[in-house]
Amino acid sequence: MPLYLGLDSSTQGLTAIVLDAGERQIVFQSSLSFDEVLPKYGTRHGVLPSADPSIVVSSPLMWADALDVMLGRIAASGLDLSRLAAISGSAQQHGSVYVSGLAARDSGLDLSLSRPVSPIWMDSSTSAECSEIARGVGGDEVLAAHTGSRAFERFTGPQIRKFFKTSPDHYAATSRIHLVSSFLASLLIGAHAPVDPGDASGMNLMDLKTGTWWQPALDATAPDLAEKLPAIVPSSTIIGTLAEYWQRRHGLPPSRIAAWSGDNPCSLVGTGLVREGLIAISLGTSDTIFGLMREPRVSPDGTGHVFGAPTGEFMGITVFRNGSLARERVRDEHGLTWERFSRVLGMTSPGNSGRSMLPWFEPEITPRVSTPGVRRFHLDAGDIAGNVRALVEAQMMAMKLHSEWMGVDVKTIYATGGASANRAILQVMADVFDAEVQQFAVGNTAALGAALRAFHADAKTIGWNDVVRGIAEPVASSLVRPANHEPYKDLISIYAARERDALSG
Ligand code: XUL
Repeated sequence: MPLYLGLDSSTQGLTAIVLDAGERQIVFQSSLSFDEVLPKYGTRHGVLPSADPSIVVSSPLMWADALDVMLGRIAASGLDLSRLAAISGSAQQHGSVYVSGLAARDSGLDLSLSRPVSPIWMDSSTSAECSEIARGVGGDEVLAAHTGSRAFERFTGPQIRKFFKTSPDHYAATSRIHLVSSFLASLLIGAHAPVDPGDASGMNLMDLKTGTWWQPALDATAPDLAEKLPAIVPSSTIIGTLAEYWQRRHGLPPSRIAAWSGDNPCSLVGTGLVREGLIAISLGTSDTIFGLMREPRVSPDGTGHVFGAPTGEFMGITVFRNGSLARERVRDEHGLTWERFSRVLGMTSPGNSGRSMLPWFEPEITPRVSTPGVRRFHLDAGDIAGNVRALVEAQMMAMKLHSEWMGVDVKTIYATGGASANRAILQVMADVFDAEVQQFAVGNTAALGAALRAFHADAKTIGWNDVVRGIAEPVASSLVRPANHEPYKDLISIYAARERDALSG
């Protein structure tokens, strides 16, 4: 029976999952951290050092090197790779790679970049460009109605505009602007790869309803942009075969390559959310809350986004930047291990006896906060237990508050991402949302989603429900039930008022 490989190039590392479609089993899993395995690039948490917290870039060559390391691991895995039918991938969304040349040669891939670094989703330095693009198309509401989102700093369109304004010559020398997903897919096929609607909808450039580039947004962004952008193809498209270079280098077969997508659209599949009414929360470098939408319903207050879903439908999503790194900050500030962090969280009670915080350790995406700064209420900075609970409660309340626009009556939440292994955090999630929470056996549902997308693209006649059945399902015994929602009924309005006050200065 065929094997399918899913890769996930995230902010901090690269993960691979190989799925045996017949047995519905994961037969190989491996992860690497960019900082640890490729220290020569000098990244910290996967990003290059920057004196300005609003500028966040990473290295596309590091992502390419990581792909090589991971394909080597797969080649050495002992799996019968002649069965490897198709490969797909997932990547952190919004990041852009500026390519001036790409060609496959016998000796390897010839790649030249017109910009050595890639701005990524954590960058918040393009407020001026956001305003210019919104103004250019007739306002943020018009932009959101067409592309699914108002202008956001990290979205690729505003980033491209900033590059064009600050480095017009390098912009002119760019022949193709890739997303991280289509860049890595290009390396696999040895030619420029297309993007899928899931990742293209994170650019402020695609018309959601037609799945094509929206010319007014292109015109408002940068000149000659249409000729620099990849084609957009349905998510389940086979875009080529593994380039001979990789076959020779690692002894891999000529597997079919399916279009790559963004990590959130891939996680939608990897958590089995192929029907409407269910919600997943991913606790990763970014925290995200998302669910499938049959028809695009744009967030009226401009908070969230509508992206394309791999099923050809849509997904609603709200994104928070202060996710894992904020949890790590509190853990490290108080010298805790994760085990102790959980224990301390379990020992405090819902509502935290009135102690709370606005957890903006880094600039925040939702709500938009450009200048970071944690605000504490009735909370001493040295109070370990108080800070741990205040952070997790704040993250969960912000998620509840800013996902209401999706209009889902949340009864069950599927939890994924690294921190979803922490049941004390999931208890706070269940209590704040007054919903049951279920965990997944696979930590990286984006990589699993990519493998399942490869399966769907290869075996097109299988419906999505059958693709995810028995594999992208939560572990039944993992259920966390809400135990104490009462205190949050009032606290959420207090939290919302504090957010409003802080934002209005
Ligand atoms: C989505 C977003 C993040 C990145 C992180 O809009 O900005 O979730 O995709 O990988």
